[in-house]
Amino acid sequence: PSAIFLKDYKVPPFLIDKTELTFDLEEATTIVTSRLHMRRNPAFGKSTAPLVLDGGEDVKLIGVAMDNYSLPPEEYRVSEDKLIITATADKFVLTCETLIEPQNNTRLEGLYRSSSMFCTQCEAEGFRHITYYLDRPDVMSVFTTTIIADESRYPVMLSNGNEVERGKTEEGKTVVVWHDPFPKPAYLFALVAGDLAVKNDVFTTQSQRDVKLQIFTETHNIDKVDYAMEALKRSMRWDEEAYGREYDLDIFMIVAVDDFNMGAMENKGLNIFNSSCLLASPETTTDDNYLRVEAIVAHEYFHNWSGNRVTCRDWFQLSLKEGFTVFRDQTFSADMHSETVKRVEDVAFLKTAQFAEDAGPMAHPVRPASFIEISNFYTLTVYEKGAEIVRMIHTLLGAEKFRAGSDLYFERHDGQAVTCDDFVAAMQDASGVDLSQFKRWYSQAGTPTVLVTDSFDESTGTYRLTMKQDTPATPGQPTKLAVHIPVRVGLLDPQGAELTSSVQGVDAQEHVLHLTSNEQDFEFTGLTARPVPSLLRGFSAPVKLRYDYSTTDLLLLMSSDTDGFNRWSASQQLAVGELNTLIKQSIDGETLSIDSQLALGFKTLLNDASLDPAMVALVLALPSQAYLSELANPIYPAAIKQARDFLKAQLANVLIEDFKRVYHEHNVTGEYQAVAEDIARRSLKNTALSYWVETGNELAQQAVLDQFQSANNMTDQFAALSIAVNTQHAKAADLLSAFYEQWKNEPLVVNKWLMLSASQESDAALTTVKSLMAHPAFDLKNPNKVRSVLGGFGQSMSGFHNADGSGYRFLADQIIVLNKKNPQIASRLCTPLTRWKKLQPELSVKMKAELERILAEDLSKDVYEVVSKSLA
Ligand code: B3K
Ligand code: ZN
Repeated sequence: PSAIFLKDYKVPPFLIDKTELTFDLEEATTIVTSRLHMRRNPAFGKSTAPLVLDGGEDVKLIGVAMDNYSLPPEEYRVSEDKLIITATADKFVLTCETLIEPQNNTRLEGLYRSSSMFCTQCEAEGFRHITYYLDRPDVMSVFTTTIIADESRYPVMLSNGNEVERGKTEEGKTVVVWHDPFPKPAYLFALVAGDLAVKNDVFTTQSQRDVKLQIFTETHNIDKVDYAMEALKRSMRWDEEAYGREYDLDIFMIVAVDDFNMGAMENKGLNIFNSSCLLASPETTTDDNYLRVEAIVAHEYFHNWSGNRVTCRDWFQLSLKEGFTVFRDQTFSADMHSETVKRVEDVAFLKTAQFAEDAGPMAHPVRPASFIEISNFYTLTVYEKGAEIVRMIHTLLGAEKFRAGSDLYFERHDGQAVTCDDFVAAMQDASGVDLSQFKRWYSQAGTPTVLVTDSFDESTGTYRLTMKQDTPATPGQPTKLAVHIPVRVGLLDPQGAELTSSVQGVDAQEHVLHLTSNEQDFEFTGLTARPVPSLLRGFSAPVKLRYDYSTTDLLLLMSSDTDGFNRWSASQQLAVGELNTLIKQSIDGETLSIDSQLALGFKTLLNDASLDPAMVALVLALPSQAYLSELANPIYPAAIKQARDFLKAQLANVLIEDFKRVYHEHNVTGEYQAVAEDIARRSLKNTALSYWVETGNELAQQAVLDQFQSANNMTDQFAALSIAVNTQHAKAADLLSAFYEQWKNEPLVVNKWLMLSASQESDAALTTVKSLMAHPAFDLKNPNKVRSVLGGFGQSMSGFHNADGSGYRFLADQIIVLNKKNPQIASRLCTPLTRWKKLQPELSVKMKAELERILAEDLSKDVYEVVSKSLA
């Protein structure tokens, strides 16, 4: 397989003004007829180039005609993935008849079956698995879709836009015609047919138009869509208020499907969701999942403007829609709940997973310069780092000018397929802020490090910060230039009071410093004593900040900083420091011991009733195994686990009375509501319980059992179960079986059970995961189940990182099997193996050997790209 490059971009030689599709759906095969109204693209220049259409090897061509003239075989060529027509007129109608087999489509790209329904997934290049087409986002066309099916089996037949006709064929099949007036690329096409239940609602837009809202699910799930429907209406209102964006069609539909490669898809007017990202009920859904449903409903809805009305010119520009839309959904969630809590969660995720990606073999710029398989680039870098870039633009411009920039962007490019440069240009033009150097964020991979040192001159009352930035080399990018880094800074006095200072003549408590050179000094005047700096407030740039804080400084920031985010950040730095000491002791074979200062900070927190319980819970959560691995080099997985367990137990023992009290104080029962205040209390309560149980205290052990039995919601029940499993509670196995018995008819709950079961620490971890894969609840064709079991297994130290390499071998075996069935899922499963270079030597060689074994197979482009780049 070979790479394609951004620098080779050319406008399409042909355009498709109108696309007319007919799907004749049968159980075994589907016949697709397309009528494409095509013409040569004037922007391409004069040309006699042949017409080259994209197709998949799973598409069988039945016939092709040009302006109703059936082409004889010598006038076209079919290769594995192209249909080439040598001679064409300047303007013509191309008719293609193709045959596909949706029920044999295990890749879940194109048209496939999930349960008893037909559904589609076309982004990025799935449409070519339906019929021959110019399957690229800069070819935008007006679609009319005719669905023909047996109404008794498929009473619901949906596609994009509005239903415009309904009738019967001579054989008595039902015919439904949908028309979408908005030109769109093929990746936004969708079709659904099935026996589905529907929930209806209405949203009145700001200009007083009524939009019909419909959520479809299989009948047994229709009682779980109320939350998503409310979230949808909140999103529609928010996009009007925050961005001035109104919905444009008369109907907006969402369909839940069980078999889906990712979370959801923003097809025009017809979003398709993984049921795990849409369905919610108190008994079956945790708080985290509720928030996820809300965020994803919002994200897909927001794509209607940032993605659909204005789309990407080519797939290198993916972050144009994804980075911006993630930023939009993050802001929405912050507005719906707590801004600081949301920011902490997002940053913790970014620093754990995106930073690891940016430091690994698959590191790539937010706007990649090349790829082998675009599916591999739906990454944390394109999404989350992309959102950080938009957030930095927001910081540099301020809210008002940012809004002016987004208004200009939508107005200027409505109906177009554009680039990240176009987005930045609109922001720059509307604000007058120079973003030319800033644009390097799009083209340079790697996480910059910002090293900060300081000095204080008592005679002049001047405090100086010296900042040095450096971006590490990444594959294909040995040297880097300085980027424009906005650094939000405040200063505290030794008692923790916020200080006013002057920077370049501006007096303020907080300054945004512009770090644009490799090394730069910033002076703060008007101070009487050396301050404690609160740096990178709100995580104002996606960088690794290094400043040598004393423990006293960190405790001060933890208790007094006015920036809630930095209070959390200080606690994390303190915890990381202590954990690193313990990790080193463990690696050196010493007895672990520490005089934890963190306990002091925790005690203050646990006794301060004025704090948001959600923030307290976040501070109490020790840095994750994954985050500590990202920081480590090399990674000693067992040492990290041992250190974390040790510190947690020590904190639990020192603060046992506090944890017990906080558990009881927040253990309120009542009707479940997924609102910020209740979520916060449950989160703190369950965090406190997890510590309290660490002490081995009998009352705590009993509290876990009681909570498991009596909980009226999944958050509390699953928290009790997880705590039991993770602390190796004597009754853990019984609770796991009881949980399965209780929920075996709820697949989404069973997935949680699979994940927790697969992550258990024990000598039999590998045997356990093998038996889970043989369990009736498991299905290798269902991505959610695969993710649960293999994702869970990846968290088990004794299983995945077993010293004999059996865990790595097992994962590699699964990747080899899935490579043929579902390349996208197989490729995602490779991620933990791509970290082999950073692993302790004995494990590293074993992991590498598994990658080499995979590479020797006949691989899909997806798996080939990840594995070969990891070994390079
Ligand atoms: N745009 C889709 C992702 C499609 C992934 C294709 N491999 C979901 C989203 O980001 O909204
Ligand atoms: Zn998206």
